[in-house]
Amino acid sequence: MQELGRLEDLPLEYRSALTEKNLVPLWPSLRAVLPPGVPTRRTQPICWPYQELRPLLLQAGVLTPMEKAERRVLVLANPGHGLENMKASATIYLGMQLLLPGEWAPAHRHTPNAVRMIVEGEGAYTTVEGEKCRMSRGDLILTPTGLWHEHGHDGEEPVVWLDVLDLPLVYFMETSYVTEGKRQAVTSEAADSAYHCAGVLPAPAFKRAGSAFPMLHYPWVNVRAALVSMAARQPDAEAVQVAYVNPETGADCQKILGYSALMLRPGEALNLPARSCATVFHQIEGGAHVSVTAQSFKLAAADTCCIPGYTPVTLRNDSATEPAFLFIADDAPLQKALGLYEIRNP
Ligand code: 1HN
Repeated sequence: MQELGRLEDLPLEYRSALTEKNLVPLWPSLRAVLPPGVPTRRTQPICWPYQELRPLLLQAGVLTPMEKAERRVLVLANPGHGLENMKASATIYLGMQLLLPGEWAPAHRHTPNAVRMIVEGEGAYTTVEGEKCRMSRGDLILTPTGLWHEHGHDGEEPVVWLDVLDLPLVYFMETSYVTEGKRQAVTSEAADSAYHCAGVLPAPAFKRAGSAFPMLHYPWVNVRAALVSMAARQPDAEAVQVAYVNPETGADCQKILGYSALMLRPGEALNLPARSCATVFHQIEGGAHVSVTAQSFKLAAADTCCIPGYTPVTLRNDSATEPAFLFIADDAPLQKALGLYEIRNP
């Protein structure tokens, strides 16, 4: 590839004249913004073990009351992006949120899309547009763009969940903002039962039918049962994996980030080809090794890691007797919509 002229090759006077007029020569920076073959990625492979962050999160519960936090969260920040930028990858924000018994995180709505994966504790709930979604370990609760949401806790133990947002992208686009609201009236207590089973839809239609986000709560008991049944009935399936989708259209449940759950059978190893999207893995149950060329993370329950795009990944369950279950988040829906999504076969 042809070497291009450098900034230093240009006379100082000419450079000053350009700067003065808010002009920049492209050629000294062209290779940096358009590298050959593989993009430059600031995202580093990184792991956040739950047992290391949990005591610090509980300490935040002592140090900072809810009135002073609104959302009591420790952000899982990728050092490759600069910790202060609060990014796990270029588009993905991750945070571990703590809610203590009796606490309330007030209602608001905002432009970024969020989901929460429940990590530990019983008794908390998120009310989304009047639908009360009770949290249990492994449940996925959606708070998509523009929908009112707040969190409450009637239980007796700390509740922790993993927030996943497309905040870095929405902020980068200069479209991120919030509106504060009043406590919502609960209009529905068991809305997750509306889409209990694939292939059947409520008739007459459920009240959210036809909206962009008809289903807001994906209970883990159902998702786990689907994976276990798939593993038993499809022994030849390459990957035992299910995607979280809109039950009426089959499309990804949100437009920017995509979510799935994957089961590794006892002893199973799975090679995932390099894809253009960065990927987050969160261990729901069991343990797994997540390996890239130079690095390997051993995930235990509730651990979370992030892998940059264009990187092949191997997942391995070392247990000879127990399955392993992973929650996966990536920005494949966004990349597909923009025509940027790639799978590179080795
Ligand atoms: C948010 O609304 C929540 O509602 C959590 O629990 C984390 C991080 C950035 C922006 C909004 C929540 C968030 C957030």
